[in-house]
Amino acid sequence: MVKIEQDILGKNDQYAAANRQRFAEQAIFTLNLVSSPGSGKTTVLTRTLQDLNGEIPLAVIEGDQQTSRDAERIRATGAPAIQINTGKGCHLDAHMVGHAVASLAPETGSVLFIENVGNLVCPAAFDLGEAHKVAILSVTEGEDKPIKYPDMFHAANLLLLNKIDLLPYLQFDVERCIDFARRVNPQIEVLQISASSGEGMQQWYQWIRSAREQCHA
Ligand SMILES: Nc1nc2c(ncn2[C@@H]2O[C@H](COP(=O)(O)OP(=O)(O)O)[C@@H](O)[C@H]2O)c(=O)[nH]1
Ligand SMILES: [Mg+2]
Repeated sequence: MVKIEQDILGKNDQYAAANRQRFAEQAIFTLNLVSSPGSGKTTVLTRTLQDLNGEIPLAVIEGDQQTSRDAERIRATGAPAIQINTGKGCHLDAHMVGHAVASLAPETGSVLFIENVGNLVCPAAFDLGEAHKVAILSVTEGEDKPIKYPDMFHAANLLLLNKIDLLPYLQFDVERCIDFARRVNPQIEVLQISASSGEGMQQWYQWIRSAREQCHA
């Protein structure tokens, strides 16, 4: 079991390194969005694509077990998008992403968003060649998810706490959630956002701009 896991992850890391090299050569800044299903990845993305349109070239790789519904939602914003269906698979791997990048061919200097399969477990283990994993947790999921699924929050550099417009209707302790996230990852940055109302989204765009600059430097 351990041997198989080492082989699979070792192979994945080789593909991830090739993706990372391609991203560096073409100055493509790649973010891997990870979360449970329904936390708002696609909604965050569609709003981000609309708001950053014209400022930075943008492209999206969508991962789901079945259907092209999310890629269609993304394309409706005018951004190029490609859907990967993983079938029984619970995560994207670097080999799939390499193929998707080859057909999507993002413009030089793009920000490439990868929406991973909704799952708080498996995507944590797979490097896709991204600059950062961004975890999205919505306030309807409960504040204890970072300590229940520590690998995901440990692997992420940024936590977007989404759906804060719903806080008045829930018993969700924001400070406690952030404290749990920092217990598994003391360095994690946290931004509170609502993809529906737009609250906090400017800080997210600012984070993208400065992380992109740092990556290219
Ligand atoms: N109230 C509220 N609903 C949201 C927000 N972001 C997403 N949603 C809703 O959450 C549901 C799942 O969103 P979706 O973007 O498909 O999540 P994904 O599965 O992570 O891609 C949809 O009904 C969205 O309208 C938010 O900030 N506030
Ligand atoms: Mg989605």
